[in-house]
Amino acid sequence: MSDHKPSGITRWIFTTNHKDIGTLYLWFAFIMFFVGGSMAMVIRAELLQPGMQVVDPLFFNSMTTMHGLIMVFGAVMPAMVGFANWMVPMMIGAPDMALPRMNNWSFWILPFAGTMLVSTLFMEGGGPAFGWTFYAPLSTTFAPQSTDFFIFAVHLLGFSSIMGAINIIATILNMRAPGMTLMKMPLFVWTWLITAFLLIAVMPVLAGAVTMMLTDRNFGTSFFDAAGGGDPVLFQHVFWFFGHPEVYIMILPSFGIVSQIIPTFARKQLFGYASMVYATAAIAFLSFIVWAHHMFTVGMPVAGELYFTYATVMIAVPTAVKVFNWTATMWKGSMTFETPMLWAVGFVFLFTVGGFTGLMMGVAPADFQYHDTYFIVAHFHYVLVPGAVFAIIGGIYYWIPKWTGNMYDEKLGKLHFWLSAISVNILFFPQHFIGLAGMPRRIPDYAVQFSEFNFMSSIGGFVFGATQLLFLYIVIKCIRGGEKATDQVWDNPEGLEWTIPSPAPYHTFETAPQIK
Ligand code: CU1
Repeated sequence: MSDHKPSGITRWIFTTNHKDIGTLYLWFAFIMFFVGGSMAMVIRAELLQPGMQVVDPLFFNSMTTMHGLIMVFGAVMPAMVGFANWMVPMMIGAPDMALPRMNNWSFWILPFAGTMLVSTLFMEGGGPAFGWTFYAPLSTTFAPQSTDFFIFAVHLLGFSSIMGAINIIATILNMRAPGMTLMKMPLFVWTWLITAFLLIAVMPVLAGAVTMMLTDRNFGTSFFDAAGGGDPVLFQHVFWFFGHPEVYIMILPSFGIVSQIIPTFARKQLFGYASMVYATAAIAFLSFIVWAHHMFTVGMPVAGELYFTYATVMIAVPTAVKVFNWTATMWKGSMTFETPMLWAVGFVFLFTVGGFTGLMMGVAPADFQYHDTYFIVAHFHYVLVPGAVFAIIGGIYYWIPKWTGNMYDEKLGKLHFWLSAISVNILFFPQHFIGLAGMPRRIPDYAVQFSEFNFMSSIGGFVFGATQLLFLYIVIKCIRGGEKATDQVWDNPEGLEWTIPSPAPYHTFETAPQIK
């Protein structure tokens, strides 16, 4: 056998190397972040003022739909899988992922699925315009033909996620270095192990939902059609049985990243390691039994409302354990605030804002007031933008010196953080007020009393969007050169930057962690 190494583009197409595939995932996510972000800019441009200025209502609906789908399936999830590819093997002392060829395929499905999803916008009748939740009967009855391509794209994205999850589980359970017991694994590895089980459990449910849609649309079934004996509410049950755990698929790896960053810059071991693991598992379990809090208003029995209220607010308990532990880790630590730490601390504050509004909406009688308003939009954007996206950006600043061998520009990194942290609050905080005042979500026009807060929100949105171009510049600059990164990038004699309970290896880049 010859030892031929592919170069140029073939290196990336045929690669089975976890670092290369991690890089591919992260770049794909970055590109989709800008594609989905430009759609957010269209939305905020239309909502800058009352009245119709920029786009027609159908296209506006396509923008909200595609923005959500692209950010969830194209940006946040692939970014997390990218982190897993890069970090999980190195953190557990494995030479690569367990199934490297499948790893290649998991990634390469994505650009095709993503392209197909975006291409629906250019099809006859327009792209999907039924919201990212694609509720029946709108998506089964009134939607254009591009919906069938949308269904196929969702199936492909699901394949990719399930294969990625299988790979991560197989790697963690089979390929740990001797001595790396489960309870010694870095918390990022733990959060991804649990996330992978969530993925395997719920992606097939999503596939079931879109398959039923497909047959309702094309093959004469009536799963979601009351006229044929079906039930549109069934769609909501199936969708949210996937949809709620999906939220945790995006946020648990974020918890993992933040749990790696905070101990490093507090120069203390993570407080309550075991409780962090159990809290993550508890959140994952609870995420399966709360789905109907998204559909309190369909008219369910009071017993159902009570149950889903209690189950939902119970998630606050393990989540509070986590926030307490991060805070306790920082308590009396010798803290410094390099860029990754700024994003992590920003995450702890602002994700918690989203968590609190989640509690508010989890209470059924209160939810009747908030349902389908901008309050909901404010809530989940706090969870996902200064939540998941801040964790992703913090993780990139934290690990990019190891990935590239170069330090990023610290001054620009800090500028990126402060511009983002201020503008993201100008963008999303006012949406709480217009939501409480009654502005519905997913509309291109609104009553004049909502003008001021929408104007503020749009300005915040434009600044936040433009600021991310600075991030692109910082990343490219770091890849192309800069101050050389040392073996131990961050100044922490405890060696906390690799593992939580285990000491760091001497060489942090190529050598697997050694266990005492
Ligand atoms: Cu939920």
